[in-house]
Amino acid sequence: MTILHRLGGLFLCFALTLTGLHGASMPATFPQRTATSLNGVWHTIVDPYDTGYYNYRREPYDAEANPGGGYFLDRQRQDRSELLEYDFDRSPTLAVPGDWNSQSERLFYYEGSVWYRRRFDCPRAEGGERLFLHFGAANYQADVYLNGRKLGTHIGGFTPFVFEVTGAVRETGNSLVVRVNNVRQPAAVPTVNTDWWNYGGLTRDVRLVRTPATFISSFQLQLQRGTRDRFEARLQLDGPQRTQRVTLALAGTAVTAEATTGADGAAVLQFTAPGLGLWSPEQPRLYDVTVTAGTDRLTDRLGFRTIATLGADILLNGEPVFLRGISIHEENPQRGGRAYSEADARLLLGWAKELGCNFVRLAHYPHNEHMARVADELGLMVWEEIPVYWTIHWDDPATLANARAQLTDLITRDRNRASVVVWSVANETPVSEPRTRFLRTLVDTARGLDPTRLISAAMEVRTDPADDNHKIVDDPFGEFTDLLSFNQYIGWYDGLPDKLPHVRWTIAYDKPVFISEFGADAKAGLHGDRLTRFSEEYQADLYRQTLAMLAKIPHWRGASPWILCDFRSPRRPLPGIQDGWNRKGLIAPDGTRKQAFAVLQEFYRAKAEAPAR
Ligand code: GCB
Repeated sequence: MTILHRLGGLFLCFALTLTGLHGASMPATFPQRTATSLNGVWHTIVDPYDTGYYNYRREPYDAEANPGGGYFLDRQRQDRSELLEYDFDRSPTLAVPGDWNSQSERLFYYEGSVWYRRRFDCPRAEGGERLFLHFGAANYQADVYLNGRKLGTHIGGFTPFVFEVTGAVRETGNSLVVRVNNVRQPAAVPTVNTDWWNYGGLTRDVRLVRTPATFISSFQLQLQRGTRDRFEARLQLDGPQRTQRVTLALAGTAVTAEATTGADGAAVLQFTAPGLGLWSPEQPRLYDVTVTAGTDRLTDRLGFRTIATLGADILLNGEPVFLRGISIHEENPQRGGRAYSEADARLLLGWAKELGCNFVRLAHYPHNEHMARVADELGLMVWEEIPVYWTIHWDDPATLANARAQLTDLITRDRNRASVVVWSVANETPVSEPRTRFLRTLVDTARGLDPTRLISAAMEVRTDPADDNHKIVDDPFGEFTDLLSFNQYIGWYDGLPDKLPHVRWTIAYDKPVFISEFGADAKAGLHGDRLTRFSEEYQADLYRQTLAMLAKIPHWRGASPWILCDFRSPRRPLPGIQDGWNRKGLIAPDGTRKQAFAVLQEFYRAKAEAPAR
């Protein structure tokens, strides 16, 4: 279970708070709790040399030795002679949530530290209530300070984290300071080289969550494996009163269940509920589920379905399904910058629906949690992924621990979402023994946390050295995944589209084949013949020919072409065409649908009518 930091206790031991505790994983029930939003306008200091940190690092903090202290002290000048070289109140502001790159021209390419400061008041906690600071995500490292004292550090740019601050929050004038640093590092996850923008900042919601003294920290409800009417709920309490009666009810049905938690605060409730409508893209049935434990009461909206594979087939609720997908980056191309809101999720997933999708691949890192919730509602199956991308430090135990933590936090956050059907542990990782060992550990982690969903990773294809048209999929990691997924760019990075009709495949596994990427760049409005690179005609032709080629693979059960929208990437400098954008989108930043959009839409329309195999 999640071990939460008891800051009340920690404050008795200041030295401990200064050693740099790590942000705890978010209790899975936090998103649906009412909370005070700390979003809005934060004062910020851009600090490329980490002056606000290193100059004042001597610990424990000694005001004599460190006049003015670090920025985290958020000091105001006491008299006119005091030497103080920063002042949050007079510093520029940034909106939270939001990346800094898209909010300020001078921060567009910035990689380094930015200090954020927000003041807030907080009504007194009553009757043993507990308070937590909850961050949706901060890219990449966040050092968090409350009223001058360090709460801890969180590493990883796309997963939520919390700090318990019961007893540390004042009724008025709290100072919350966060140093966010987005410097890319070789041993990090992801590592230094990616094909996306390294947006920095407090990119998701910041909230102050209030819970009863003992609260439901995790709650999970799903169909038992292999059944369609037997359910299992797992519930965990956190707090002093671990043994409590807990109840569960599904609105609009007669279903109720109850149990008593054990001394460890855990309970498992099993019940049979025949006749509940299952969730599917065609009928995304959701139920309001309410759980109570003592004074704590939570409601969440959940759907139920099964997902499995059998030979080459993917079975949703026992029926073969073809995954009509599209890949998506977490970026709102119209506004520019990271997507973070429910409105952003509706925009992106609305486009996927218009394309005829029943599936989306959320590449290449955990997206904000609105995405899976909106997908639940719209009826889109979802592939979620962690940023184990290209070349990671496979032999570094700290890198593996980091990747496992990100995977664990993602699964813990989203395992109640019916829409999520695939956990992906990596993207395009070159084959090697240490790589396969690393990824197998991640598979074990995912299966241990959630044995009900499919596991995959976007793998690579090999070309037969004796025949350029002969493509081989025999990555040894394929043995450990449920879906055999791979990216292939024949016709873009590998020859011209004319090659596509001649391609032959050797695929080493009897598993559903999923093409996690294919595509071509096209600048919207640029026209030429079908061999003119970057023209809409080239991209549309590549889509037509690729779809025809894939149809010849007997085990083919779905695809998520690259990609829904053009997205920013510093690797794409071609003037007049790319200008810092990867142009493989089917939709341009201004919303224009390129020709290939209609090609895929037409294909998906026909697929939706046809049998899945
Ligand atoms: C890939 C990567 C993706 C890139 C894409 C491209 O294989 O997985 O992150 O953006 O190719 O456009 O080259």
